[in-house]
Amino acid sequence: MSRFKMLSLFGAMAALVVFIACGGDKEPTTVRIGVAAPFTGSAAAFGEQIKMGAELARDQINAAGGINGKMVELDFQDDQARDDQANAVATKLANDPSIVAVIGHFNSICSMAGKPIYRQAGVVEFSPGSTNVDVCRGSEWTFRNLYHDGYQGESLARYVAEALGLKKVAIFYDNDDYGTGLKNAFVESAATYGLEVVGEEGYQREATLDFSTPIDKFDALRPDIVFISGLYNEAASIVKQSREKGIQTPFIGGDGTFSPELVGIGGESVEGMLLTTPFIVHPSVGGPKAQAFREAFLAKFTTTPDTWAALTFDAANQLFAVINEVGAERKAIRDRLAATNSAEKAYIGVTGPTYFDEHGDCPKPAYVAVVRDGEFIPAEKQLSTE
Ligand code: ABU
Repeated sequence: MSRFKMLSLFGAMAALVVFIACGGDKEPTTVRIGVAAPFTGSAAAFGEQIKMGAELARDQINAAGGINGKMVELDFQDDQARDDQANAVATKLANDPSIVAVIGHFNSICSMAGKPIYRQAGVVEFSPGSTNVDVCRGSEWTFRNLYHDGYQGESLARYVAEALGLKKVAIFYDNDDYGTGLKNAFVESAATYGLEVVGEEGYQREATLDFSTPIDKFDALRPDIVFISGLYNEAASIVKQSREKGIQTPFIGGDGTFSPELVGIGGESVEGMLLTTPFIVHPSVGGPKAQAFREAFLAKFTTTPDTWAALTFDAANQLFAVINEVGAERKAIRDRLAATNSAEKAYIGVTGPTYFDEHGDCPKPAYVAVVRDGEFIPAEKQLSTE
């Protein structure tokens, strides 16, 4: 045998060994989905609920035989609620060909950091929490199953004016995309509803612990209510520090304040605080699906699910239904989600119907919750639906 023939034979054998080691052309035996959220850091309470919501969905589908006989595997990746970390996580998930879709991210800054990476790779990014207006714009691969902050900000302003009958508002806001975007939407709607914004104070998440100076400044302006456009950690500190000063002004927050940890950190001081949310997990809210979810979650984790667990559970189950129908191929999954574009075609989950407009946005309503005896319950006055 010539030297050339021997080398060719050796090369072919080596390629065969690699082919066999990689599993040949066999179909994957599992369906792998990424879950990207803040599992550590000051927003970790969101990640904890997201993880449980995803795990419950995974365990239920696997107990029922999986998707077309394939077991679902979840790859949890911690973005720490930071855009640089979200970039790294998105790169890892997008470059892993076994990942067929990603549930996440939670924070708007993270969804937006990941967006160009998922788009370039052609993998769905399905957020159960990011609400900045721009999250889905400019990428046909990004979807979410809740409202955006243009709607949430307008709803908050309308609620303060019409449901509460108040006029003067002071605003604390997180300097990130979520806090700033929601604050701006509120301020833009304020004039429409006859509200007067008497003060605005931005802060940097995790870097600001002492809010004494802006609290005193706002107190001197005598607002009727203080709006917090940020996350639960700082919101709890702001309310607690205000109450310690004897200030009794009511507080209202956006959905970023909606976490059991608002009460965990704020304790009695957050009693009576109002906030907007895409859903309220409560025995009095939702149909049989919502109640079955709440009971299954409670039985599995011995803790109550929050809104974010419910939205994650819905995102996971919507993806399972899509994969069951069109297969576990990235582009087919995207195309099927994009085709879910009307109320008639909606996926009906725990949190209501999910369908998408041309951006990948979801026209779900906002509700108002209040903290009573340490729990979130539906507020007596809800947003008008006109
Ligand atoms: N929408 C809740 C807060 C998360 C975010 O949009 O950044």
